Amino acid sequence: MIEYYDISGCYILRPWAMSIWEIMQSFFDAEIKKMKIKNCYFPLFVSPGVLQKEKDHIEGFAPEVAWVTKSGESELEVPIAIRPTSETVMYPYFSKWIRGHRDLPLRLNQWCNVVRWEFSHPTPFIRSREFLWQEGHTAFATKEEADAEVLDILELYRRIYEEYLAVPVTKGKKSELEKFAGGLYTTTVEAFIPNTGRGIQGATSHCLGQNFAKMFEINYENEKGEKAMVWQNSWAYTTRTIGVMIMVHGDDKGLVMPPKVAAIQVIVIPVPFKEANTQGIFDACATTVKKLNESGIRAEADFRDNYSPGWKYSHWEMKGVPLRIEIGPKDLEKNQVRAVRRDTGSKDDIPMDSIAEQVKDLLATIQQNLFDVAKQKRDACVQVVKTWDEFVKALNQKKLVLAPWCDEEDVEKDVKTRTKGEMGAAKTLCSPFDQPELLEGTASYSHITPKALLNIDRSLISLCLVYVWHI
Ligand code: 86X
Repeated sequence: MIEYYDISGCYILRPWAMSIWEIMQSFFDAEIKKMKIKNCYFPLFVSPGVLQKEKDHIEGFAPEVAWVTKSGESELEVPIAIRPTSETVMYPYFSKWIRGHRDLPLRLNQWCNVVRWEFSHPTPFIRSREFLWQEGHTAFATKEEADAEVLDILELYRRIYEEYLAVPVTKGKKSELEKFAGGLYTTTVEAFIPNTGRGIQGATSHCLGQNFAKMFEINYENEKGEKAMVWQNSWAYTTRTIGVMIMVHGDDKGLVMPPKVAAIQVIVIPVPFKEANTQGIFDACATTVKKLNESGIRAEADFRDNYSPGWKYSHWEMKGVPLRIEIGPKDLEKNQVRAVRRDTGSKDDIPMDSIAEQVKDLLATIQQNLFDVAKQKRDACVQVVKTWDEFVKALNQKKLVLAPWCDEEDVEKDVKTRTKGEMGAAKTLCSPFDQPELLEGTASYSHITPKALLNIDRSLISLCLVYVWHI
């Protein structure tokens, strides 16, 4: 998937990884175009003035901004920043381009790279200093339109994870503490890695409200001829999606690729045997690939003569190819092939005559099975708790904790402080849109300590996902 590089936190995306990105990109790009969102491209470089324009938003992030200070041997008169995100790059032009209500909505997206000079431990895909993403930035006349788009985009993010990467996610709203500080509210899709017991933010769709509109003077004249301010959203998903997929499905043999994003869905391997009809086997492999390709299946044959079939099996298993087709003398005789699933290891003999249909079905089954298994594993880790003791216990068991919460920031911070230890500390992932039934008698929450997990005085008892994070 990747190759290490001589700059820490930077990785080469090899074709096997890039093709996943391209497939997700084709899906998302087509969907946002249906929504009348248009692609554009803004420069990579940001002048210091523009970057500073929105001080509050930049302040906490400043150490992560990478700067270009020289050209050749001469110092630049004014250093130039490399975009960590494009709000300050784009919004001055939103201000210029939006004049009247007929200029709205303005809905732009760009596919690009961004640089954030992180100092915590870099991890391929999950935390890299340069990554690929799409960033959507939109402006509307009304909050209602903005609200609707936030959820439409979030649904596309869910589909990328669940339908393409076969990774179950939880949709929800970030707490005030965890939301994007520059915005009004943040919605998110959250994934869970059972092996580590950690939650991971999958993608976010923010309603920015009118904060940026105020700072960048993004105003327009409404139908009544009055000056009004736009409502804005921004949303992004990154190459981190690939890292989440790898962690959720990988096993001891290596990667497990969901068929929908696999560059090679079927690898066809000839299994010649002594005096058997080797040419016939090779021809059958080529025919198989041709038949599969013609029905839109991404299949390839591995004809290399310097590796044994056994070596090829492990090689393609490690790369996570969803289905392996073996053709040996017996198969040739019976005019069939042997199909071996990467996800379950189960084997099927498939007649040549119906190969395309049957392989198509198998791939769909594998896609569904990967999702189902991942969901079962995730669901088995979800623990609803009522007391502080239960909370701590579940956390130590690497559970995804659903805890009642009063929506108070103090209390959220208190939980962080109290749980701080070697593992990191607990923090909220989101308030899921789908809430479990409130356990009967909210009064029973009254004995929960600390206050974090309880506030029976409030009617608002939302449940929150909580996880453990690194220090
Ligand atoms: C927050 C917010 C937002 C557009 C998205 O999540 C969707 C796409 N942007 C990004 N964020 C920063 O604003 C930020 C700013 C600077 Cl200067 C930085 F160095 C790092 C940042 N990281 C995140």
